[in-house]
Amino acid sequence: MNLKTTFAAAAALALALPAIAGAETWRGWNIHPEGYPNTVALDQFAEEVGANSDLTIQVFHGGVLGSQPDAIEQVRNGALEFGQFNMGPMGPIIPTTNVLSLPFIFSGVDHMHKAMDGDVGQIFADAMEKEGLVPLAWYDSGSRSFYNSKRPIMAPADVQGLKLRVMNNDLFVDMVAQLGGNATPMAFGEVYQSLKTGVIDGAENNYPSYESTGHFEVAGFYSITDHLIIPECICISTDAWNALDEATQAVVKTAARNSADTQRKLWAEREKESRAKVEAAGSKVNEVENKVAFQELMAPVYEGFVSANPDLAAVIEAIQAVK
Ligand code: BDP
Repeated sequence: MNLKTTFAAAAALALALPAIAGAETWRGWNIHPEGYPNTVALDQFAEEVGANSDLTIQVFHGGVLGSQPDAIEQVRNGALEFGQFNMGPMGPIIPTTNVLSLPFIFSGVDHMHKAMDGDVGQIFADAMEKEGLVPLAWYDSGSRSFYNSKRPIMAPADVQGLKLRVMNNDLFVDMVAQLGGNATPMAFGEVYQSLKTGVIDGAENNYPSYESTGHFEVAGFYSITDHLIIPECICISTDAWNALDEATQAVVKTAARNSADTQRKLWAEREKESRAKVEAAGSKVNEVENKVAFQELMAPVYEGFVSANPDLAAVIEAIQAVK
């Protein structure tokens, strides 16, 4: 039995067991492997909550509890108590959060932090709470760039004809279409094999995920387009959250915020380490001189989005007003 099947068996067993009477246990979903900043931060969260309350937190790493879109639904309907989610696959379920998946919506990671840690973050938190999720803290996911096995992308024309995997959200399909590529939404766990067998030519992600998944081994051109900056959350199921007494809620909230501080610090380090690692392994990382050329082609994505969601124009403006 390899490590992954051992994890999967443990996860299946944990889900099959009834909760032990009196001792409350929360189960949480995480897609990332051991050592990843998010994983380390979630372990810290579990430990801090356990040390300061009667609540026990178990986090299942490595995506063993299923794909991200499924896990979001499981947390919403209370089958799992929490998850560490990217806002990308959240959009089809909670439309307001789609604003965070608009290409180039943030001018940089600092802009994203300022917006999410302030009043703008509350707009998304309110929308999510109405849909069964309580986001307690925002994690970093850096910026995402394209990578592929064919050629460096220097200008939009280089995307022409490339088959690229995107996260599960039509906005990303539209984004790639505007650049002349063909996008396929696909679960994160299937991307490596699809790259290897040539089902797709490439994908897009940040350095840590490009590295931790081994995608760099099978798609060696990474081109810094920085087209998406999408925050992530620790999201609790509303039912699980409401079932806690106030004192425990305070412990959980503080632990979530502390874990986000840890995650952001580790994230900044891991971005550099991952870039160095993939370059040492032979990946060709290239700067893109004219990112504005990519940004300008996104105008139809914004127009389509705003005409389908006129009430969200104000949210876009609220983000743009954060300086
Ligand atoms: C990573 C995110 C993770 C996503 C993954 C993806 O942290 O939540 O599932 O990208 O591309 O950067 O699916």
